[in-house]
Amino acid sequence: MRLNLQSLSSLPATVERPNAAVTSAGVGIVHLGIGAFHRAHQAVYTDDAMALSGGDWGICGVSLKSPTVRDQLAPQDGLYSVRTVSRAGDAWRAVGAVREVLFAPAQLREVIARIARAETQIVSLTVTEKGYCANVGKREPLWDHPDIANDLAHADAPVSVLGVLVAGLHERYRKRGAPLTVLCCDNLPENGAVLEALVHRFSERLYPQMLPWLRESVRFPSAMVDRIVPATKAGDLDDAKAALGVEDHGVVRAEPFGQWVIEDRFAAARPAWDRVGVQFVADVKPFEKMKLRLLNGSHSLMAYLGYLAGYETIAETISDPAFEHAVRGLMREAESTLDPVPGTDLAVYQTQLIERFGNPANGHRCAQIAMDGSQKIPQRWLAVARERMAAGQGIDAIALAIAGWIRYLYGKDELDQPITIADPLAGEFAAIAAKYSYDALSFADAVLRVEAVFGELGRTPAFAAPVKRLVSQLFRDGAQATVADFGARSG
Ligand code: CS2
Repeated sequence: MRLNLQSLSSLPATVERPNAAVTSAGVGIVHLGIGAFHRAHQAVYTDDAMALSGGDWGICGVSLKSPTVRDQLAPQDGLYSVRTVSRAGDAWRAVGAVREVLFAPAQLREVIARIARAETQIVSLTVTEKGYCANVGKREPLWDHPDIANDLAHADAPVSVLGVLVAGLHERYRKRGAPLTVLCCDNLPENGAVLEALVHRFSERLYPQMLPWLRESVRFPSAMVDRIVPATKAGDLDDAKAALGVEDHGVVRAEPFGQWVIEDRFAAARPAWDRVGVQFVADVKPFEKMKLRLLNGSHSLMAYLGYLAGYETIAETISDPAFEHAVRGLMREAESTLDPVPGTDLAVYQTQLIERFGNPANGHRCAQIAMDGSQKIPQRWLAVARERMAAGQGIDAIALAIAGWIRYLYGKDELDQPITIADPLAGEFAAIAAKYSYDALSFADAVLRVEAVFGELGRTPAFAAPVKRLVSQLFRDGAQATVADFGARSG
């Protein structure tokens, strides 16, 4: 037996269930990138909002790269469970907000038609940083990226997220062009403005006649999203069966905490998210910066240095006092670059982060967060380094974090075992590692000269020198000793 609309009523009383307003809702949102994060975050808020206030805000979830989620959820009528894990134990709930799941490469016409339908009022996205195939700093698509090049040449058979989104927008424009909100939910600074620029740049090349409508009728609010959602583990499926009494192939696990702050700039209606804990604000920038630099910045530090020190998870890493000290050091450096965040005490926020990282039930693997560093590091660390250097302030903790990443990119751990580098620039890094395999300083120097990541910063001696020193130290003494030494030096 699978979890589906029929088996829903047989779930044990301990499992929270979607109400009928949710499971009978029409589709009002198309979501591109229906991974675990969306299912544990935006879909849960939407489920809550419909349960409370009704409305046709069902989600049509779209996968762009793999049919797995479609194949897991289609036989389950879109239903899946969220397992909330904490020291206090597990809580289970079935979520009904996802009313349909499509796999774009096989169902492109349907995806485009869903985006074009007037009943769709929001297209939201979680496709990860690299999914945008863009130079985020310059707000420009990577025109040479094979997916982007394909989509410019074959506008009717797009494979990239920009290509699919623009194809849907164009169809909507042709069909009387009802206003639409495009809501980016990825960890990029000013994510709405970035996506807006990318969509405009891409559309200029394919459908310049659509631009006035895009400017007039399509809004791209920015948003800060937060919930730690580790990859689903093999045991989760068995545990889901035990908790639900039926099989759930779409189960996701998540921490109890959640936050969603959205710029209040919608083109059309939206679910009653404001009634279920979502904050609507005039300016989301201070929230994004806080979260990217404090949470995600610390995550990446622990991912690389923790991994090298032999820790498997974030919870194990932060339970080592030397690592907690380094994380606090990084947070201090990041905090000095933040603007005041309305309604938020930054000291309390940081204490809460340390607690969240320490949640032993999460099982959030360092290797998962370590992926795609080249796409994450600029907004998590380098922005802080630039701003602090411009203000004449030190960058000790940021330099330690960057050195950890560079050492990790070497591709072999401290026991000489291979590390799988998952990154769009992995080929470039592997070539550098091969060329400078016996010379830590030249290796570090070559990585720092990767323009796409570091820009001019990598050639700035005040930045490069301390990073290179720490890379040497990491090769010589190992991550554990280097992090401990950082603590001794920084008091
Ligand atoms: C993590 C994020 O994988 C990563 O890079 O830092 O996915 C993080 O868990 C979320 O942003 C938390 O909201």
